[in-house]
Amino acid sequence: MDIARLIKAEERRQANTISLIASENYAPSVIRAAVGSVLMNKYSEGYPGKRYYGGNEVVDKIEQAAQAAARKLFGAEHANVQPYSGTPANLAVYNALLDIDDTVMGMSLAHGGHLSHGHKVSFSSKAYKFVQYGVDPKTGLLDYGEIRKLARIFKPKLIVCGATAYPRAIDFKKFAVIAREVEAYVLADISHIAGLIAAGLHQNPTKYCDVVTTTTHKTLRGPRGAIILCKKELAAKIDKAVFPGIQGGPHNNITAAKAICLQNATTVAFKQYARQIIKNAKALAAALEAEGIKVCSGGTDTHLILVDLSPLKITGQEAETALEKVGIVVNKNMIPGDIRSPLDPSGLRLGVPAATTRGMREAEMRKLAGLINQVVRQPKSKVVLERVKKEIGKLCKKFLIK
Ligand code: DSN
Repeated sequence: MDIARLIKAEERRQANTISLIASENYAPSVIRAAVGSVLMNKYSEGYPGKRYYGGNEVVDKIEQAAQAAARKLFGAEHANVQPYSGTPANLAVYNALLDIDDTVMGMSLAHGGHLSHGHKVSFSSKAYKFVQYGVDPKTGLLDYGEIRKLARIFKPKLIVCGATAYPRAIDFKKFAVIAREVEAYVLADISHIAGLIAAGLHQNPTKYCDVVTTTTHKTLRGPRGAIILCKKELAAKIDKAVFPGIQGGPHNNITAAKAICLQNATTVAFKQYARQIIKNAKALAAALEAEGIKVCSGGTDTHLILVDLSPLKITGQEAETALEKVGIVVNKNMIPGDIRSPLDPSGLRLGVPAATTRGMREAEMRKLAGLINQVVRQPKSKVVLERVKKEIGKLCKKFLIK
């Protein structure tokens, strides 16, 4: 297989479709250049000034710049910028703070949590005893009273907060108060909303939580990777748990790209971008509801929307497939209380960071809502699919990926 041709094919696929996958974004060319740079040739096991290989004088400066940018952006005392991605970052935190079989609380996948927050198929639940909390089935909102009750019963050593498919603001301070009451550590996984926090649009958990993890490629619009932020007193434990605990040499090309992304996130342009993400998500949610499509929790405070398809005659998988045919790329998703399987659940997760990067605004969100509505109501109509596909083609030509 000619991989260069396949890369070109993927470039065309991205250009000719609209990604509404909440965890995806289009990294700017400066980030992609860093990822493809000579930095990938270098081995640097260890940390700046304490490496197991020679020749790291440049890499040390890059890693220190990334650490400084991460500390500054989130107001953190310490930053580890080596985690390969979100799951390894979370596993490193568990490795740092827990003993095998310790009790931990995390949000259930079916209610919006992440696999690494204790789902049964994840290594996290094999190594630790996870107690899973969820949202109030009536409101779709986190029920802090219930979380406190569970914490008092199970006395976890760590409470994980943060989500992958929860459309509402999370009160990290409340989580921290509950954790203190039961003498637990608290970890905030802000992977999805890090860009919104960086722009000051969401509560920043750094001052309340012992540890914060985030990926750098979602709303932060950087390279695939993650960082860990923590209080000074946990710094040595966290660093040791990342390397040599669960990782080998850092990916220096990615570290450089993380530094650029974290520096970019302090700019006025990035703040405007983050504000537009929220405006777009709210516009999309409102327009979907106006079309009669059920939006879990009745709206969004973030970049994502959870659609409940159960009142319609279509499953999450069927909707994902039909939408892909017209060039709208989404992912099927469980909704709170879902009785269907994760392989064909009752919902869709829609996110706007990528479309917002392309320059789309509220008017395009309303347009997209109308098009999505047509597809999910008539997924088998060739006429509808053809018509919508043409409209998506026009939007893609107007809003290019730069
Ligand atoms: N897979 C990511 C997401 O889509 O939310 C999280 O790891």
